[in-house]
Amino acid sequence: MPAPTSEVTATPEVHCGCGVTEAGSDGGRKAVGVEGKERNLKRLRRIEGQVRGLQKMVDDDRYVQEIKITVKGGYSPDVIAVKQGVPVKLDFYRDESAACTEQVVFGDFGIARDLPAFRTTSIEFTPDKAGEFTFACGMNMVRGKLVVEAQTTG
Ligand SMILES: [Cu+2]
Repeated sequence: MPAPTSEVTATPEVHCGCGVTEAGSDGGRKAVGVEGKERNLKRLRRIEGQVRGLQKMVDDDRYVQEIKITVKGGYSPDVIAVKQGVPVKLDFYRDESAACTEQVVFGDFGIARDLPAFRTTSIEFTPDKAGEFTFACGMNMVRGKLVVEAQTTG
């Protein structure tokens, strides 16, 4: 009885350590699997590129202006400069529980928002008009100023 030929006992041959195996009887299916994986990897790269692009847009203050404000007996900073027509995200961190500052009001923009103590509350809006506007606590005692710079077209 002859010894089994190498053809029968052959294990898939590995090329140059790249992980691609020699096509055997089921090689066709394997090859499709590898192609599918590469297609998916390409898609993944493309999606990753899109995510990076979006992240850049979010980071770029032409697309959103994010400002952190600490609330503690007043607003810090108490003068906020933003651009007209560009979405604004104001992150108010209220570092106290004194009742005075439990609400913040942007009267010119129709915004009144409760600020829970020791938490960040984000207020988002798009300043549609230029000028200087006062924002204040609900009692209009503690105040800050929102400066909206007119947007130059171009
Ligand atoms: Cu107050």
